[in-house]
Amino acid sequence: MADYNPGSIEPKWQRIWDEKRSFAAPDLPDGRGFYCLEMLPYPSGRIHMGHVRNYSIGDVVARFKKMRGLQVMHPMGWDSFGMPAENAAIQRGLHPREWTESNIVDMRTQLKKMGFAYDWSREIASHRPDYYRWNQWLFIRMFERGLAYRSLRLVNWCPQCATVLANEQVEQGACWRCGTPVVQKSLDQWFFRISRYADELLADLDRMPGWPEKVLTMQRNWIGRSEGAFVDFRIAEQPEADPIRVFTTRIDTIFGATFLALAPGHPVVRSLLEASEGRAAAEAFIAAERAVPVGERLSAEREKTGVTTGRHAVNPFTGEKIPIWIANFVLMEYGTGAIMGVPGHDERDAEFAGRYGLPSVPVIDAEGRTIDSGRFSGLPCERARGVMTQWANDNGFGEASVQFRLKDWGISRQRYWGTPIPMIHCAGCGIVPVPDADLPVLLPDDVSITGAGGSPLESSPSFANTTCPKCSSPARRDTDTMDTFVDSSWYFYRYLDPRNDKAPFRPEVARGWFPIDLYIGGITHAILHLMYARFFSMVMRDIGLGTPGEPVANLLTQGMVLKGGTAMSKSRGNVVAPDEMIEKYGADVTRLFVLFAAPPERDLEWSESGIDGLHRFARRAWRLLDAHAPAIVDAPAPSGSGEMRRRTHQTLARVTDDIDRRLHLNTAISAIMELVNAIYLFAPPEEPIASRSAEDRAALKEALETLTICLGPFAPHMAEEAWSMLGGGAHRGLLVDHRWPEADARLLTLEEVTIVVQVNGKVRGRVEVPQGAAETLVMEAVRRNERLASMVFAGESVRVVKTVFVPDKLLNVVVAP
Ligand code: ANZ
Ligand code: ZN
Repeated sequence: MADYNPGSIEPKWQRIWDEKRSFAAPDLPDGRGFYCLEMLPYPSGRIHMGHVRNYSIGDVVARFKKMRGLQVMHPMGWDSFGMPAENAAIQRGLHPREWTESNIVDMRTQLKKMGFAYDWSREIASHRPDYYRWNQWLFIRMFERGLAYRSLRLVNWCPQCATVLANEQVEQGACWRCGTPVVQKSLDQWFFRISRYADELLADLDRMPGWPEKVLTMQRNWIGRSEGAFVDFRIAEQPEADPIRVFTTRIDTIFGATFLALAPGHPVVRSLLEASEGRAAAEAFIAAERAVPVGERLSAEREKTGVTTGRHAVNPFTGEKIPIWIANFVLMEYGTGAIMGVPGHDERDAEFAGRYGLPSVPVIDAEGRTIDSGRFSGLPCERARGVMTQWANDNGFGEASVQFRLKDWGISRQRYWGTPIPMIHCAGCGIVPVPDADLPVLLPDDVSITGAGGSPLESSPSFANTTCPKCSSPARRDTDTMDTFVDSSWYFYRYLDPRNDKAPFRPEVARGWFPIDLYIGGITHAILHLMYARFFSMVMRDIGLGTPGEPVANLLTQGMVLKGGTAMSKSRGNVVAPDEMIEKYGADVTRLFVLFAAPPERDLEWSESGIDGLHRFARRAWRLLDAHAPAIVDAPAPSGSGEMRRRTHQTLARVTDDIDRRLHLNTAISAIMELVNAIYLFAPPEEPIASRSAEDRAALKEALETLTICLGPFAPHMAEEAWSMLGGGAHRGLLVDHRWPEADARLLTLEEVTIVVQVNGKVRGRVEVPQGAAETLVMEAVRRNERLASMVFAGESVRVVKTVFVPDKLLNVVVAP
């Protein structure tokens, strides 16, 4: 008898799978392909439990689908551009490339130790020129289509990291990485015009049943479509000037507008304030607002303050003059940056009006009809919106409008470790793209990375100075790099054609494998990454790359791994290192634990006793397999319909369904555990099986083989070893290549029967068991029945002296007092 020894079997099978290229995917599936994708990691140096969980879930599905006979695409790569590499360079003087490459080596080793079934020949890394040149190529295609453009915009600026931050990278007014308070800065930036796809990005969400509802909702809110109207208000004191355009979703309340408010950055403010008495106060207010970080500016809880301009706007519906204010709660980034204030019906406006003594005029009654609204009075407000918009339109001072919260994607970063933007600034020709033949624009090495100042690429004369591709005069390269979200927006296409040096990938491979059948990753990526990935897929489709509009058919957002109730993190010091777990328990047990401890979408609480329990389970299963395998290798196929067979097929059916239909991997493991218990009862490892009937041996063989197959996706090394002990290997090939069997429907549908249970001749109760259940199983049912158990068992010890068992009918138990 051999002990369960993951330390020897795990490397052995990893080597064999590797040698046999067991997980290599064809370039094109023959029509039954399955693309199983997990979010690729940033190569920080160590895999963490979140990775282990994410990748274990994907691995179960990939291995299962392969055994189901599908061709599985299951790749892995590295999202290897980004800040930490640059910070390591600053702190330790390492080149970001060196640091990144060595981290990749370490992490690849760790992932391989987990036994994940990846096609490593498709590995990609976004920091390598053969990858990022296609970012550049795509950028130029987008530029040609007006989808990449330059614009001046106020951005969140972290003075410490010297970089622009996305709104979501600003946490409570501070940089998400270093915690430094964020300031506002105006910069010329490259943008991707994602807004052009806003309608499609929104409409598709209604046709994506394979995505979790909560993610769909988050995406809808992020896109934030609002139907409303623009209305133009003339400036009373400047009748010749352009009117001020507001955006409102409630034009039906316009008779209740008692002020107009502008965002502090609104372009009309300057001319409005000329020769105004309130100018000095207004300018002080604007200056103070400018210093407020976006995060705080956007907070709904923020006190609403403002300053009057001394000017007035004319309500085009009433002819009434209302004061024009500048208010901190009006955002330049939304609508037109100007609003009509209706304190009677808008809470924010009410708060503002209350503070500054502005009147409130109700114009909608309790039934939701317009009142005191001139010729529009008495209309249900929904209807009033349509009629009043039309009226504004007919009279030339307004029109219907749809606004989106979704902003164009600012992608310029003043950073070194990213994709150089392939654009050249020429004094004569303006902005000129680098010709395709000159791609990639390589990151220069003669750069001093200090973390201070603007873009590090500015410090490399050999990089920054170039000649204009159009007129050949001296010109300057763009010295910004791309947001790393660009890298991860299309990497899943590159896996399909990773060495292509003519195109990002061939359209036919995209058509052959897409959409992704299952994409697994953290909920933290539910908005940005997935929105950008969808956007890229649409853009690439329109460029003619053969991509579908929607790249992901089914999405699973796995929960977090917690310890002590909070997410594992270095700063909290509650990190459990996967390598230590592999060292101590092996990869299979580590996998079993992260898969068993919680359903995939839920958070998972780390527990040492939990993993210990799975270790015991693995040893128990191993003991069974190890003890019986030699004696049953040659057993025939079973033909009966006894209890063991029924349990075997039931387990198979449950595990199949749990993986395939529901992704309830934890309950699949419990089903396997129950099967192990049932086999223990049927054939305890310490009792030789050789003396049992041929049918019993056949049933046991079937049970152990099924157990092994079911374990395959979860604990693949142990299962592969068991498979070889059960006569796999030489004769039948590897378990990973074996077909996942179908449960025998006939055995599943055996009916339940009621057994009368007597204790010392008196009827004491009834238990339900499957037809044909053996006495041991009936006893098990008795043990589960609290009332009966108390009469038959004394605690754990049995008082049974004798039993009389009539199958499918009766069990009489004679107990000692
Ligand atoms: C008058 C009004 C009356 C409004 C009322 C609402 C309720 P959503 O649904 O999010 O699109 N608004 C417009 N532009 C704004 C900006 N740049 N900054 C802050 N607020 C802005 O919200 C649209 C409403 O938000 C608009 O409709 C406008 O206020 C305000 F009873 O106009 B409303
Ligand atoms: Zn030029």
